[in-house]
Amino acid sequence: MNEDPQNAGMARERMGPGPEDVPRAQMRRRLGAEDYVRGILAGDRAVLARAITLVESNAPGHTDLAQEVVTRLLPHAGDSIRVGITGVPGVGKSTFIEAFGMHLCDMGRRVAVLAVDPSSTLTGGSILGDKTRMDRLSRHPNAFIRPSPSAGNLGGVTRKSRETIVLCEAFGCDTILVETVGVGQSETAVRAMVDFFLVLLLAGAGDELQGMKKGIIELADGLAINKADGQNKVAAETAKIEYSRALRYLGPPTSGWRVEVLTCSSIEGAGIPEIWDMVRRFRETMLRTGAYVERRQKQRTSWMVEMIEQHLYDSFYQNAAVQEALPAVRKAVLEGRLTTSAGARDLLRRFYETSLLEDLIAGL
Ligand SMILES: Nc1nc2c(ncn2[C@@H]2O[C@H](COP(=O)(O)OP(=O)(O)OP(=O)(O)O)[C@@H](O)[C@H]2O)c(=O)[nH]1
Ligand SMILES: [Mg+2]
Repeated sequence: MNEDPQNAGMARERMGPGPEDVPRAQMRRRLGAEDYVRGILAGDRAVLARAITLVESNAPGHTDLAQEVVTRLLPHAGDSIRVGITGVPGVGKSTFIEAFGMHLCDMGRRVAVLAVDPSSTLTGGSILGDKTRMDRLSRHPNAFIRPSPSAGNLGGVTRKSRETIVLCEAFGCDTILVETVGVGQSETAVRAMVDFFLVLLLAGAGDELQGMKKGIIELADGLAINKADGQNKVAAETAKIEYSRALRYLGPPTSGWRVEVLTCSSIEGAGIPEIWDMVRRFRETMLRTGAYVERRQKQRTSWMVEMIEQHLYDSFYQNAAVQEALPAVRKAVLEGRLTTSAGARDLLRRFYETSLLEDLIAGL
């Protein structure tokens, strides 16, 4: 978070060679943990990209190597601000990230842009679409843009994103921007991996605090009414006042911080510096109170618990004996022929009786 011009100058240097600079033979060579670690710490973009691919891989054999790389880089990670950005489709997230990211890069900050979109096989094009929408940013030497990992269950996608954050920080990125699609669970998942959660909104988009939106707004450390330009400007200011008023009835998601509502135009650039200023003040305040460190500690431990639960859940439901017996047991419980507790115990017994210890361990 150092913004003094001296350091900014250093950071403004190109972040290592681009993929085009790396000889083909080197691209194809298999890298070991040491190569990954050294390459990333030396600021080699091509190695960073390959390490992320490794972390994202579901292939057996890749997990151990990926874990070794991430573990060795952990001591070099963490010194950053992580900002999650959400909002309904079309609110302007990608356009905002382009403007916001350019503002930060021009200040000398080094920015990584990641996306969490567990539905990306369905929406398909958004991955490529984003890179072209972030045209200027993707060419900025201080920026690193990574499209969303190949779709899978939300747990898998968030693990990949969290580990990718570690890699990007060790590489030297001091600002991590995580875009998420405005649907359901991915918001909560991103909230759990960032320091500051920004919700983008539109003016006059109906009953502002209704339904799902309210749930998302409750997670926000800051709100920004986007597209505050042209004829929309006045409506955006009105929406700002309305949201500010409505927020008084919600508890802040981060104690010691009062949620702010701002307006911006991602196309014209108005309000973008103010949003960065809000994030910067948030970080300073939270570092002072200790809430910043505490949030990250909590995130790490709850992440571990989540991973354990996910693993146990998968092992149980992927067990052949459980799968075979489940429909009949469920039917018996449904029809009242078997108590719920007897049904659960029956399935658990089948799971334990048929699980081989080595298979369970191999699944880790
Ligand atoms: N007038 C105006 N238009 C904007 C602004 N920001 C984005 N737009 C436009 O809104 C449309 C959607 O922008 P995107 O950045 O693709 O929105 P998104 O939230 O990333 O959309 P998804 O990735 O599909 O969820 C585009 O046509 C943008 O040009 C703004 O500040 N002002
Ligand atoms: Mg987008």
